[in-house]
Amino acid sequence: MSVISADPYPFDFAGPHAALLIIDMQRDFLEPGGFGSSLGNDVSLLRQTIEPTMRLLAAFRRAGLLVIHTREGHRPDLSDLPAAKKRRGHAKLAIGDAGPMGRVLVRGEPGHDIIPELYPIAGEPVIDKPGKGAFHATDLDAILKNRGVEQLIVCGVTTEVCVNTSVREANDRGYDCLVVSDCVGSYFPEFQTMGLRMIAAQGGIFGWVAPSDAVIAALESNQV
Ligand code: C5J
Repeated sequence: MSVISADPYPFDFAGPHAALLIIDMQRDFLEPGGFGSSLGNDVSLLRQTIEPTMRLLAAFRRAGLLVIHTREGHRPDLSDLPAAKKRRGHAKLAIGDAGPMGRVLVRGEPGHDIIPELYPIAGEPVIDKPGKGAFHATDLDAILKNRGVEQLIVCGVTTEVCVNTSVREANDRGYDCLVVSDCVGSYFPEFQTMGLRMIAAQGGIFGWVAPSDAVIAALESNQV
């Protein structure tokens, strides 16, 4: 057991019972010319997370701990896309439409894939999720329970949407979540700040927040 200095209080890191959960680091959200940037978002705010997440991912792989990736997206026939989600926002470019990197948020399209810098390797489960939360309509909970995972170290985008939703779902299922502050990103600086504060508020109502250096130091302490 190793202790990570975290907000709102130290996190007891139970190495073999912890997994790294990387949420939706997909080309359409992070790459210039993708769906996110076509909506007018500044992807550089999200891209700041890539380098620290690469270092954290490498540390998890070196420690031999479970790494799980998620991707938000839908079946090509859109049969799993609720009409409300399709309609929402009245955007010029909607889910399933032809976008700059193929059909927007459709499985198998180039923009739906994970960015090359963080590409999964053999043995790392990839969860295809149709919603914002990583547990909704997926087998993530079964995979975690079968592997004896009790703690999730959470990275990814966006802080206030898929990261927060997934952490709240995980919290209700009994997992302890630590959100890595420099490995989660938002297109909106104020949502980044509040998205992190909401996790750790009220004595850690949804979990803990700590920077990647603190998590990596714990992984490399030989006490996990
Ligand atoms: C969004 C996500 N923002 N991965 N998806 O639509 O946060």
